[in-house]
Amino acid sequence: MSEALLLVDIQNDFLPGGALGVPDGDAVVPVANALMPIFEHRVASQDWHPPDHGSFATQHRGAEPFQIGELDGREQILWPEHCVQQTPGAGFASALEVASIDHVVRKGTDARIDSYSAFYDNDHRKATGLTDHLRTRGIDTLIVVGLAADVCVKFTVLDALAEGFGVWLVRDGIRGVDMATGDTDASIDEMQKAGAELCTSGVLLARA
Ligand code: VGL
Ligand code: ZN
Repeated sequence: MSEALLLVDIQNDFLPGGALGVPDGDAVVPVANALMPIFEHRVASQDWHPPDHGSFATQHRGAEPFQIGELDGREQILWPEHCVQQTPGAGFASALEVASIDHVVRKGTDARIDSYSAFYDNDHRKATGLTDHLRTRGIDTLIVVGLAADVCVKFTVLDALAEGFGVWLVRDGIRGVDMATGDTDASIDEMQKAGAELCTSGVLLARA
């Protein structure tokens, strides 16, 4: 059995200055780049929305970004338009060594449902195929970096654990939106309680 590095949503729109910029989000890029050479498998997820995606506040009359709204009968945080398919904002961070990525999972492609996790949509109705991709290759452990720690990283890690993967969360390789102060720390706690182990890129590099 083996390990894979999982890069969650390291995309331009999630970097400072992007449509849904994560504070200090660009700091995860050098960490991801440093870790890629020490893993045999390097998988990336990409938030990949159609222009009329229902998570966008612009699709809801009178709504402002970051309000709670509704999408297909379930509660939904309404986001600024971000990661629209084929736009520069949806592209991987330009400083990311994309040539080293061997598999990309796109999510959030259905306008009627959001998909924070790289494994399933938010209703757990449709799988992205990531589990199959990993199991086929004998991967049982994921090393996770990316954005945002308190949104897509959190839901990806919780699903990974529920699917039976071991998870190492790289503390210096994640950053959160922190819509409310403390969201990121609370998310890390939640992931650890669910079974994720916390580590640093330094420890992983020293071990390699
Ligand atoms: C994300 C909000 C909306 C993320 C994606 O990648 O964390 N956050 N869509
Ligand atoms: Zn999104």
